[in-house]
Amino acid sequence: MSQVPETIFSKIIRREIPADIVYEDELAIAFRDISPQAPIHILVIPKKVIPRLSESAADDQALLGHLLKVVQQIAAQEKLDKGFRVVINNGEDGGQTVDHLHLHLLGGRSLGWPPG
Ligand code: DGP
Repeated sequence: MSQVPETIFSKIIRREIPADIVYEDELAIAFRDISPQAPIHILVIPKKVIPRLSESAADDQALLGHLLKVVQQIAAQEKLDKGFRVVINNGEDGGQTVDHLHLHLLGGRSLGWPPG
């Protein structure tokens, strides 16, 4: 099997570089985005390195569902009662800059639509 290249997010998982971690379980970890685009901007990532959603495998289905349930839990933890947005940037046109699947949880202000 070919090796999946690691990113800075693997270093965060291994605590090799600091991050403001708000949630962790055996499958996922969540931390505040270094460049927040909203008062609450948290990245939820799988510990397994999946470069992007479009490269996820059939047997990642439960893990992908788990990530959404983690978002739900953190949104409640962060008291985002008025709403929030979940974004997955995929690939170049999607604006993805880190090749480790991540869900952006954005909230704490009214968010515009459509995105840029
Ligand atoms: P995307 O453009 O969807 O690939 O988003 C990548 C996000 O990752 C971007 O919003 C900035 C964030 N980010 C990049 N490097 C770091 C880091 O070292 N620490 C933290 N906390 N966030 C990072």
